[in-house]
Amino acid sequence: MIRFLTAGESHGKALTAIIEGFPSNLPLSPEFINKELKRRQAGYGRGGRMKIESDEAEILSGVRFSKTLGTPISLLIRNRDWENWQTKMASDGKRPKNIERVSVPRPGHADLTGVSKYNYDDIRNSIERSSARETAARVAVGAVAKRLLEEFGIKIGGFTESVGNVFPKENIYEKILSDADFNEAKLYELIERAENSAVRVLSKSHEKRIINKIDMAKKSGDSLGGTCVVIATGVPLGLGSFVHYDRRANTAIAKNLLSINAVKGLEFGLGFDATKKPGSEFHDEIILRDGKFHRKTNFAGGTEGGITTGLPIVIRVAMKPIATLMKPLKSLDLKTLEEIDARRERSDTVAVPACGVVAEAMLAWALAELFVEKFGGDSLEEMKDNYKSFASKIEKRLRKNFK
Ligand code: EPS
Repeated sequence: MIRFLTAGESHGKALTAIIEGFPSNLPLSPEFINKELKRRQAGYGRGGRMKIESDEAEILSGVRFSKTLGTPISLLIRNRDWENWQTKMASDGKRPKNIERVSVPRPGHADLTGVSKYNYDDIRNSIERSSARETAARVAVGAVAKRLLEEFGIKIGGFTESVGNVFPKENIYEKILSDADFNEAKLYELIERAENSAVRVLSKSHEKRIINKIDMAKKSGDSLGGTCVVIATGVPLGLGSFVHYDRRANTAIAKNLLSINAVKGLEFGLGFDATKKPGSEFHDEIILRDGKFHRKTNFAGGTEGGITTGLPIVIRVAMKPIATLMKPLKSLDLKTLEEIDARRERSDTVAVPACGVVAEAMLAWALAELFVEKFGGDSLEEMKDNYKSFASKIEKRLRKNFK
């Protein structure tokens, strides 16, 4: 079993993460993690914070001479903005009198729910930990999971599909699902296009339409959400199980992806569009190709009966619009109960491109969970032996059983 926890307030000293249960001897460097952190910070439509931060992870434990020890891995990401918040976010001493007590909740953020649940006297206490700043720590954790999966030929990537309902002209998502031969090389090609785009989309014309939409939203003080697509190739058949609700591959994936701030929906494979097709047009027909089992399509998105099929995992993630609006919605001042404009504070207009990077991290984590559960082992070598003995024999065993 692997697990992780993160800690840290948005404007506190730092974010930290502890990862437990990873095998020993996995090559791991801060550079690998930092590349992912940099990707999360990019994206047209982000606010002023990303100009302040330059996220970098320090590995505090669990790694020696660039290889994991099998001991807890701890990571630290310093908040540069802490310098401006030291007094307001001090962990010791008494609260200074001149510090604002935030009392007007923003609809859509964890302001009213958090302050009510934790009996706070300042909405700032809710804002800090509920901020999507925490996803920096998750991307660092996800990078460690990505590193493990890479050892087994699993590649994870993705792109922005839409922002503010501006979709590409062609339904790329369905096209990917129609292609049972979608593989790492094809994923790389998509990643390259996305990484060259300011909003992580696949074409310049789509990028232009989205940037226009973001500029319009920003000008009118509004915010936008959108959808992103995450894909994992090279995932072997056999992760997860149908025997229990909590052992399904879909459960692990959904739990991790739905935990991302502002994510409101997921589609596995064709998802909601599957309901519009008859069974004869949806299910992925089984064929024999080059002596191996294969499928005609991947509409299921890489799982059947809670077990990975060996085809790519393909998921669409829906992110709601950012909750902080410069043209605020109505709210109440908790001090006076007067109707008043919701609080404004520095924020992003759009964070869908960043959400895609976080979604990759969480998909990587979910797959690492399933992988470690299936192939176990205290060292990477042991895990590789277990993996090989399963993967190389599946088809041979089946043939023998049904002779
Ligand atoms: C974020 C840091 C935050 C926001 C954003 C995500 O920085 P600050 O609050 O200091 O401006 O930019 O958080 C939200 C949009 C939110 O609603 O919580 C980050 O590091 O991703």
